[in-house]
Amino acid sequence: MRNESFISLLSRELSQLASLRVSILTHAGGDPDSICSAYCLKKILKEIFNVGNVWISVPDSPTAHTKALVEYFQIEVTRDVRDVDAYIVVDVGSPEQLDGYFEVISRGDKQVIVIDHHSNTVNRYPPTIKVYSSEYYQSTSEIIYDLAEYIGFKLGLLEAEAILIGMYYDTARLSIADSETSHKLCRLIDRGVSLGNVLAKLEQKIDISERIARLKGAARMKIYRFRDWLVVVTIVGGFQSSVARSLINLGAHLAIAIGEVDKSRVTASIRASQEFVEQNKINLGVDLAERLGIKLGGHGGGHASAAHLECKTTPGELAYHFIDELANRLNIKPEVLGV
Ligand SMILES: [Mn+2]
Repeated sequence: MRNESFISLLSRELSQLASLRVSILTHAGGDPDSICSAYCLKKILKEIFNVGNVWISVPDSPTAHTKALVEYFQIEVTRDVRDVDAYIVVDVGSPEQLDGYFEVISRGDKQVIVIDHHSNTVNRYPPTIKVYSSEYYQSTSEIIYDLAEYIGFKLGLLEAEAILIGMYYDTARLSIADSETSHKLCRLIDRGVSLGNVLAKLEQKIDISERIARLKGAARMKIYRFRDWLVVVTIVGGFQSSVARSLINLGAHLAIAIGEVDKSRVTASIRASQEFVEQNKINLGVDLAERLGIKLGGHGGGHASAAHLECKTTPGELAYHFIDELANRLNIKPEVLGV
């Protein structure tokens, strides 16, 4: 178990929900870790903590990946559950990611519990909300795994699959899985889960528009050289996270893909290689996304090597501030590479 005292506090908190009506919220659109955590948590709440009724809601519309998981696990997703006693928010690093539910949970008239593993989560929620977040966990699914073990809940095959999927995607397909996560994965596989089979059923064919976004992102990118670090900036209409990730695969150490929401608002995804994060001791969520978000009238956050932000500015301005922030942080004046 990664952090037994943390799990024990969480378990004590959940034990007070007996016979209440609870709605589990994922972040806007959902992602594998949040959906899979919500799915297992619902079972645990009903079977172990005797919660009266549990719903799962995905703020905003579910992404393609989320839809595939919802179908595979036959999760009943309810829209707009308002008549509840408590909300449990899973895998949501900052409340802005809850879309319309941000206002609902901020009113202070309902009990709200957050279960998360992003950096600095506790400082982002109003003080009335109980935040159980530990950034030592590599996924929220792993927190649920430890919770299940702590309370003696035996994961069935489907729950084991869900936890495995959550862990798999939140460790960038195991590329950053540490030994604790790896041990847990082995134990899940020992129970009969086949990662290959699950993925074969889930992996979506990449949509043509996503492929176009990736290719345009690469064609339009500007390359900055900070000594031996290559940083790329690009502007694309959609699929920013997929574009940023693909630019890392192409060879960049750090990539930002910026998209215009409207004339005065932008959204952006930032990704980095492990090497860049470790050697520069930088946390993209805290040091770049959050700082830039606040500076430019918006918000941002995420993990050490993957982050997201939204702010009130133009793509060009954000690109300028991003490079400027980085130059200060690394204390290197970048050279622009001609293409
Ligand atoms: Mn997560």
